Amino acid sequence: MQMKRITTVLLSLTMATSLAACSSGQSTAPQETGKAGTDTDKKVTINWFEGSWEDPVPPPDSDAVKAINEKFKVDFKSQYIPWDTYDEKLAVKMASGDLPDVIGMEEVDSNFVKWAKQGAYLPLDEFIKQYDTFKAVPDYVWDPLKVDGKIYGIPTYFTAKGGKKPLIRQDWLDKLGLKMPTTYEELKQVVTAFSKNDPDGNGKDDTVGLGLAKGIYYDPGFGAYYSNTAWYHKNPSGQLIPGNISQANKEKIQFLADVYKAGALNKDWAVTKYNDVFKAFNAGKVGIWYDQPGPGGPGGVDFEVLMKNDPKAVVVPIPPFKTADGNSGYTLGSGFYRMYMISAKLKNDPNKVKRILEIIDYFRKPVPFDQQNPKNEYFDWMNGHEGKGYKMVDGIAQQMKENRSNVAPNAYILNEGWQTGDDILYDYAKMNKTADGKVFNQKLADLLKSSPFYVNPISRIHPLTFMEKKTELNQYITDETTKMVVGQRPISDWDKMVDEWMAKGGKQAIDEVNKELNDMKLQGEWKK
Ligand SMILES: [Ca+2]
Repeated sequence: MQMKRITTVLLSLTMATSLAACSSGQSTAPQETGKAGTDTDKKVTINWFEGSWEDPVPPPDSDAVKAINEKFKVDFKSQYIPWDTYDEKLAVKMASGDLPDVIGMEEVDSNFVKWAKQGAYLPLDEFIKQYDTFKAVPDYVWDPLKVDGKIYGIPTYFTAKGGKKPLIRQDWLDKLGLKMPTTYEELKQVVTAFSKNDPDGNGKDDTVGLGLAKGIYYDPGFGAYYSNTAWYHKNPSGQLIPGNISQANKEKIQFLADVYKAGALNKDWAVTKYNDVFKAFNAGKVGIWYDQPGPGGPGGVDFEVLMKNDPKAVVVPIPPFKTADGNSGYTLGSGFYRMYMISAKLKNDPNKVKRILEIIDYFRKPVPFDQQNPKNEYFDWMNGHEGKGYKMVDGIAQQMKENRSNVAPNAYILNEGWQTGDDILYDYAKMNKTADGKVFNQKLADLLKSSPFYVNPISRIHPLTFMEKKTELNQYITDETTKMVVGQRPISDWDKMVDEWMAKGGKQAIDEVNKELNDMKLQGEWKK
């Protein structure tokens, strides 16, 4: 739950800054909706229930609602609730039996599966093929939205190659005559030198080689092979296991214990918040840290601040490490954030279902970065018109946060982040406010575009027992491996720790996950 919130907040910050996602695939404005054979003259009422990160949350009555009503000939009756209190409110709503037509959720959880099994949602398989922006969603993104073989949600898809990736101070490598690390052994040398050999050249012992925060955050697993969350390795019985109990994680923890002992980590890392590591990185005092592809700015690696603190700084991404099995590449993310379900009560009202899906489809049309301006009517309408919902600053559209909830239709129905391919990665480079941020994002986009990616099989299924116990099970490994890094528990205890985890429900989780994967004929796979 903790992780969900952290991920969510980071994601929404980035997306809020980035405005709509965009691609260079389409250059014309999308067609008006309502021409796909539905009865468009009849006004329909749509009850819409969803969470929001907009502040204030979009009110039920506003200029934006009027614009939606006019464009789609609907009576859009919405109820938006801040996401951080949404789960409870949704549970009450679902229990009441008074289901809205459209139900939003942040992610697939055990409630989603339960409600789908109880028949609360309408299966959407037959409708999906009719919409371009749904057809573009890859199979591994649809999988988690399936229950008993049927699709129950429309995901807000974005490139699954995003998310935090490791980065390094290339200027520090150059100054100390070091090469880009490709293994933990090489990383150990780099991290130690970054801490001990004055890479910033100020004559003071004031740098940290590798950024690390409370909870072993971010996981310094440079590729799927070393990822804590990827189900990549197999046990002797041939079952897939989670990365955090694998021998690969043991190798990583040994590395962390070694560099901690050598004084190359912040000695207080186990109680340090990750936001403080961002500050230290931006202050030019950390050699290796993480950021996601994005437009940059406060809340992550901030090139404006970093370059002020150290004008010589050069930041580059770290390619995935070499591995014993020869498969090096990062793990794909889930590929979506938020989804829409439709009430099963609409099963005899296909016209209304189509109207709803047309609206969702309409909101997902990509606008290339160079067309995100008032000249593009679609973009201008979505964002509540220039000077009201957004303003142009140095050629980049900036949301006017205080107004959006009242004037911007896309403050109501999410289109942010949707993307058919990897082009968004290159648009981030164009969107960056600093030259150095542009160069970094360009390099990161090149790396991610050319790299193979591992599709994590755990993200395609719903192992209910594991979903309920996951937080507790992960926390146990985090706590014990934290002790190992700081020398409070010997690493020779590794197998014992894994046995303890198995006894706490880990074994049951492995059995459940593998059974479900076998039933669905899924396994881990690499995608180019
Ligand atoms: Ca120094």
